[in-house]
Amino acid sequence: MKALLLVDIQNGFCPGGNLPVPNGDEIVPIANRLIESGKYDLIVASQDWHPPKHGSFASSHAGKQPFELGTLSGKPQMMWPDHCVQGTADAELHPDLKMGKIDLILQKGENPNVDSYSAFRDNDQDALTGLADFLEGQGVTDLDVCGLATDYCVKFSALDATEMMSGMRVRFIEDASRGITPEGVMEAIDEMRGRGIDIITSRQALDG
Ligand code: VGL
Ligand code: ZN
Repeated sequence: MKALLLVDIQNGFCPGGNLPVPNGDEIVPIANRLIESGKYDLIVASQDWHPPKHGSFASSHAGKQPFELGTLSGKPQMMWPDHCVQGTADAELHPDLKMGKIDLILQKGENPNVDSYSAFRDNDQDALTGLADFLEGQGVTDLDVCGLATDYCVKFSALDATEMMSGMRVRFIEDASRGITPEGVMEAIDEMRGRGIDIITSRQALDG
């Protein structure tokens, strides 16, 4: 059983959004080819879905600017611009994404006091989203992960996929993902590879 996890392909992370990932929108046609390939038994999309004044927003902390390091619930936290606020256009999945074949849209980041990069659990690794149990319950053995941003939500989702579901074969689709910084992307790829995640292209995913 093969599944595809599309991480946070939302307006907010595309050019024109509130936390734009450089060239983030370029992955939409690639994601659509994967969605329509018939290679996947199950397709899940995650959606960063913050309440207004979420604790990861610099604007929630006096004197903090976006992209500075701050603290949230006593832990180091990157301060982000306000982004993906529930019910706003910024939080919507990219309008060109082929939504019809997505089986589940999973929202995360709703707790104002903790950030949630991974689609599987909050950053404090406390609250689970239920995605791991869902995928295991569906008999998924192979999970391909791609989306935005490689150095944050994609990386943490892929790492948790290997950590939380024993025996899951996880692959990261590099060209179907974009990151916030080139250094962050290189580190994320090294880290994923080091944890046994295969780094592949969409061509390999489509042919394989
Ligand atoms: C993300 C930063 C803050 C992501 C979400 O989707 O990678 N990054 N919230
Ligand atoms: Zn966020």
